[in-house]
Amino acid sequence: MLTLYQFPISHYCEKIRWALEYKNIEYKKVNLLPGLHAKKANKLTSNFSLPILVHDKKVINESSEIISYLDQAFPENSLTPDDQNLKQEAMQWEQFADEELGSDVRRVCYNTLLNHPDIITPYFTENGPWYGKLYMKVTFPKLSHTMRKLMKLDDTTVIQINQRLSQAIEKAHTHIKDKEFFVGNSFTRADLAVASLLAPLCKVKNYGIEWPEKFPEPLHSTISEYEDKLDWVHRIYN
Ligand SMILES: N[C@@H](CCC(=O)N[C@@H](CS)C(=O)NCC(=O)O)C(=O)O
Repeated sequence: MLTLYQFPISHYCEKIRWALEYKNIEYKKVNLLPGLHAKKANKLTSNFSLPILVHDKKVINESSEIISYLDQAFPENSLTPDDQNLKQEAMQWEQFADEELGSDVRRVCYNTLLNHPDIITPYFTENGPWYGKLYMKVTFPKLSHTMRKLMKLDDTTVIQINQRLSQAIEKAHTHIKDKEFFVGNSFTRADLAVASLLAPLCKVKNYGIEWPEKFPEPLHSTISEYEDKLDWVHRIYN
């Protein structure tokens, strides 16, 4: 049996949920609470971040490592092309998604959402430990302060983050706008990585959480600015 340790709202965890579903692999989800997750994560690996996948006695973290592991252990519906050139291209797009899209999408979202504990708490506690809501009520101010600090979120960095993200989205959009797939003629880990790491900006269905009808400002306006450049994310998801 496979177990995915995750946060329901995390787009890096979504990348792995989607990979597991695409490959028709049965698995169990264990939702951890932000903050408290570190203890469990560090017990399983030398790292703190989620997703973490446990299969039999093997523990894998880092979403790209997990996808490589899944393709090796469960070769059906492979997400990694056999052709070496296409494989390299797919891995490069995945790396771009992990490093240049994922972390800035998260920063842009949390910069708004951490000001709205009423919106974010249900996502943080969904199907988690029974004491989640109480824990969040007590620790939210400290957690939110720590998260801002770790993500280096302040009025100055937010401007730089938006500029960087806008350029990265332009790069992806320019590449995919007239194509069906990022690499070659079939769906690969490149499509999966880019689309899942942009998914929160597109409020895609099938993500596993119910998005709010409208995000609060400034996130709503930021997302509206990107809308025209991200319609292909919905296409890849469907
Ligand atoms: N490079 C990692 C990034 C994962 C990541 O940033 N996970 C976030 C959730 S979106 C996390 O666990 N943050 C809490 C922490 O690092 O303590 C991957 O691809 O798996």
